[in-house]
This record gives sequence, structure tokens and C-alpha cells, in this order.
Amino acid sequence: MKKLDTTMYFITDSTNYSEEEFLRRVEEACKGGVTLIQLREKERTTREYLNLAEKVHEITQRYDIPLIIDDRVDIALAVNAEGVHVGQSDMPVAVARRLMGDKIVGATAKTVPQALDAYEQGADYLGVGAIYPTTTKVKTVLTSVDTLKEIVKAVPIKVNAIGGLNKDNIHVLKDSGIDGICAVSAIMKADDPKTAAEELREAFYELQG
Ligand code: TZP
Ligand code: MG
Repeated sequence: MKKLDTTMYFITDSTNYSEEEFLRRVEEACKGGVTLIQLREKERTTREYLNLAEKVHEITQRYDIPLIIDDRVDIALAVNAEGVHVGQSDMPVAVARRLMGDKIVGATAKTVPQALDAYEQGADYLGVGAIYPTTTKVKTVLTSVDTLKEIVKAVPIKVNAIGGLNKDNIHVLKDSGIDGICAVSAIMKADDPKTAAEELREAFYELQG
């Protein structure tokens, strides 16, 4: 596995975009300096997910940004993506790890026990949230910043905050000890995804002092 930089983790959502516009936005985010990208598709057939993953990977490789595939180990392996992200209802981390070898395996954790479990099963990083309500995920349970801090202390792997985050509200994460932030809408739906990625990344760096 290459060095993992989760500082500015962009998670995609192709809903309501033509493929051309979606891929353009992904590329703009790459230009804006995101450090990790997750392709997250909930409504597509396997064939559609695979085709889109190939196209997104072609872009991310040009910018040397690791691509993570949400939920689907088979798609990740098929396109030789750099990693996979699994949630609490997906394939267990240990199984994903066995199949993915030394590629990146990320997991969602909302509590300290979930975080410890994912770490013990071999996760490389955790996404923790939702910190704020979000319109990106239909069913979201909020995670408090206190729980986020406890998770950071409990596991030695990278921890990212997720959920409703934007450059104007991430101040609540100051001194939380996180390694990075995940964002969908703040970049995906921005008028200018490149500038949005730059500004969000900058805001996080400032937060870290
Ligand atoms: N998991 C917890 S919140 C969330 C996911 C996938 C969605 C985050 O999207 P946004 O648009 O950055 O709030
Ligand atoms: Mg999932």
C-alpha cells in the first residue's frame, strides 16, 4: 500500500449529473488537491458501477490519487482500485482485508466498540459520523464530536470525520485529533469543485494549526 493521506477525502455522488459532467467534476476535484477519492454508487447495476469505476480510475491515476470503491470488493479488484470502503452492513473488514491483500481497506464506525472492532479486523482508516445532518445519506445517525475524540484516542489508525462538513463548520473539529475530513456535497455540488476542494483543504490545514 502506498502512503495513505486522508487529509482531504472526497466522496463522490453522481446523482443528478450526466456522466460527462460527473467525470468533469471529479477531475476538477483532483485539480483542487483532494488526497483520496471514494466512488460511492448506491443506485447502479454492477455493470454500470464497473464502467464508471474504470472511467474514474483513469482520471485519478493521472493525478496519482488513490481510488477507493464503496461497498464492493469485486468492483475494487476488477478495476484494480487502490482500496475499498466497507460499512457496518457490508462485507466484514476481515473478509475485505483477506480479499484485498495489502490494498487500502477503510471502514465506517459510529461508536468506540465499532472502531476497535474495525481496527482489530485490519482496517487502515475509519470514517466517523455523521457529525452534522446530511442530505447525502438517507438514513444517518449522528456521532458526537466527543465520541469522535474517543475513537481517535482508542485506535492507532487514521480517523476521518464525515457528515455535513464544509469550510464554515469544521471548526468544531479543532483539537479532535482527526487525520482528515470526508466531504461529498461541499465539493460535489459546488459551483466550482476545484476551488471548493482547495478551500476545504485549506480550512482543514488552518484548523490543524
Ligand atoms: N456517511 C456518514 S454521513 C455521509 C456518509 C456517506 C454522507 C456525507 O455527505 P455530505 O454531503 O458531505 O454531508
Ligand atoms: Mg457501505
